[in-house]
Amino acid sequence: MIVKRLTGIGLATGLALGLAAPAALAAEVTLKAISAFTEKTVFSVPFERFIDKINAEGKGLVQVNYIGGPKAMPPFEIGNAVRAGVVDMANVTGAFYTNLMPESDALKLSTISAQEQRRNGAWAYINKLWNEKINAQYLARVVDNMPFHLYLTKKIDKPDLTGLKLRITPVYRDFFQALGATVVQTPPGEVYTALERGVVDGYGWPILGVFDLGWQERTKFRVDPGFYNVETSVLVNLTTWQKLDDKQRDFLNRQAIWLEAQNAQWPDMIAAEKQRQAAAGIQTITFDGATGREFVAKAYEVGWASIIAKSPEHGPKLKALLTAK
Ligand code: 173
Repeated sequence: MIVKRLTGIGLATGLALGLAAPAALAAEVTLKAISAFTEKTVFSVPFERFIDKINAEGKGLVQVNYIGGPKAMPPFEIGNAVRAGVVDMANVTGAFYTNLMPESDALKLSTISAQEQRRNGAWAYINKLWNEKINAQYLARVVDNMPFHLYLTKKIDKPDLTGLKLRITPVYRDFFQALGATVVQTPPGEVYTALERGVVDGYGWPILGVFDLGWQERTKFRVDPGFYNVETSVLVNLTTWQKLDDKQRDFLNRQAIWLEAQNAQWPDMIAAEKQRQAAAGIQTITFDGATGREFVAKAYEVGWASIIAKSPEHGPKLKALLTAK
């Protein structure tokens, strides 16, 4: 729901001048926002900074009312909420709304930066698709330059996951299954309990964030190399977006470019996180050389095959636009 109100100054000036037409007055818009990740954890923090910046710089123009993370709304329901306009803005990953558009899971397969996606037409293609399929403006890519990994409670010595039961989201499903695993889907908030109860022998997750919900206590191994490119993005309900005026849209687009520039921070954070995991006793299982290269190649092969099978029209185009030449 979009909340418009006349700004104090606009209203006072209007009354002082005796103007009869409120439409001529500046209207501040307040957007209702949600994150798919727990508040103040690694995949919400950049979005929360973005909101703080909008609220500091957008007075009289655009403000954001942040209602929080998964306590406010289950992560897998956010796509629907954006589409329907129940929220105006969301920080969410494509894997959480594949039920609405299978193409959303292709963003993890990008091998070019958000900046390059704006230059080569990928952003425009994605935005049009997101407009049509989930009634959303694709505002910004929040996470980039970061791999996913497989984390385990049991040791393996080759890329064969037969006999393992792994927690997944759509990000990892086809890849882990192709390597022989049995899979069970859960939102992030259920990973700890699944590990604690021994319901799963491991899980897929980005290189960052293991400590946020205490999983290091239940994690023995990280498998290297990582694979894919972690994605969360800011989506805006399209109806809300279209109701904004040019100045408001320009303002939000400038904030989006700023947010995407913050993606340069991830590589340093990743290096620090690997040390922190090692210090917490998480051992690495490394597939070297050709075995490692084949592991990653398999991830992409299975990933794109799955997207293209579900979306023969857009899958190949997304592959061409999102893959480095
Ligand atoms: O593992 C997950 O829950 C997942 O798919 C994801 C995607 C992006 C960032 C963090 C987690």
